[in-house]
Amino acid sequence: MDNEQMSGILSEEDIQEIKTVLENKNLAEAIESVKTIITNIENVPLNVAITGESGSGKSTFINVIRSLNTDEEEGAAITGVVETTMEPTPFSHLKYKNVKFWDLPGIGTANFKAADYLEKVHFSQYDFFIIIASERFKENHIHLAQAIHSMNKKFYFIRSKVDVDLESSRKRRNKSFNEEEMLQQIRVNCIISLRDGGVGEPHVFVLSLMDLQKYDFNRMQNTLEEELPRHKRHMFLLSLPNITLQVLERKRKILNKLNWKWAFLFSAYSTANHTKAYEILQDVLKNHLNIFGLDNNSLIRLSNTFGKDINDLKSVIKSPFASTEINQELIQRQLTKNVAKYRISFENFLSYIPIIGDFITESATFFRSYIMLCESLKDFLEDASNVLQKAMEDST
Ligand SMILES: Nc1nc2c(ncn2[C@@H]2O[C@H](COP(=O)(O)OP(=O)(O)O)[C@@H](O)[C@H]2O)c(=O)[nH]1
Ligand SMILES: [Mg+2]
Repeated sequence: MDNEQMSGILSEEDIQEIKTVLENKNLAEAIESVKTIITNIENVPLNVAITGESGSGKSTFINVIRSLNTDEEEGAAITGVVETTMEPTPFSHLKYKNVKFWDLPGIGTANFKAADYLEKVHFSQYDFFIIIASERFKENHIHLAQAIHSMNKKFYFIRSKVDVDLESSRKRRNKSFNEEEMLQQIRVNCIISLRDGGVGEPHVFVLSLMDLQKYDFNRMQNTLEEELPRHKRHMFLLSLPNITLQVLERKRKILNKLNWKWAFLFSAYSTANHTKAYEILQDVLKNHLNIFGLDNNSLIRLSNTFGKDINDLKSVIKSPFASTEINQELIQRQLTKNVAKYRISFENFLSYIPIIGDFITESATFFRSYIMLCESLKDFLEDASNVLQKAMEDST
């Protein structure tokens, strides 16, 4: 079997991981360690500090990054108000409570002492900082960036409200207006100012918080993903709002890494406790549907936000898991469906990871469930992307 065939199924990294996790264990120990890995990944805390001047868009950013569709939704950070306390306010992700975005008090204008400010907001508890600035770049932004840098923390700089800049420039210049040129000017201006402040090579993103998916959103997501420590990536990616195809694709990839673990648990249980085995897959599939916004509640929210009929949204969904109840029968049917698509036989597959055969008597069960989970994620990605397109169709 060549590498290309193999890479369509399990990556070299997955195979190494399987070996490391399962080696020298009995079945009970292997199950425990697979479960522990999953729990640890899902419980990683992520604390993101959002700072900047009052009015720059901190609270708005916190709402949009948590997929709140309006600032009036329950649990939303209140926008358009001047902060009066020095206490940072945490806002948990709606689904992942250990992912928290901290609304920090606005940095003052006159007499701003960045080091004191950072002490007061307990800087050490954050994984990284996002500094938001609207309009002009100011001295205080440099002071803040320098202080964060000197405390060995990372910061990312968002220049917000570029929709406003673009609009007013479009009106003034009309013919000579060039959107990309203007955005580049804003980026370069921020980068040069920060570089001159001696904070290394700064990361600057221009965004409109009214239209988060535009401008530098994808680039920001890539940068954060690359820079975050490995163990934090999973939760970071899952907590992003499903607003671009790229976000959906990243979610699929990161969830794929857990699939061999679910398949292992499913096949390990399937001989002794059939019901429990199917419950595992059922829960995973439901969770994946929810992550891709394809469960009923997510679809209702989406249809409300865009003022679309929910049945119109549902009409573009093809995955059987998204359109009918996920029961044992359906899962069984799907388990055999996609195997033929893969040219390799499962004996070959096993020769790459013989260790699986030491644990699982019905090795084909592992092979089938693994493929089923990967294939269903591909379907969910496609469905989610079509639903998103449908929702935004003709809307202004
Ligand atoms: N047009 C536009 N308005 C924004 C943007 N970001 C924030 N705002 C508005 O700016 C005002 C201040 O935002 P807010 O989030 O309360 O700022 P905070 O004081 O930093 O928390 C609010 O009226 C927001 O709706 C943006 O990117 N574009
Ligand atoms: Mg605020």
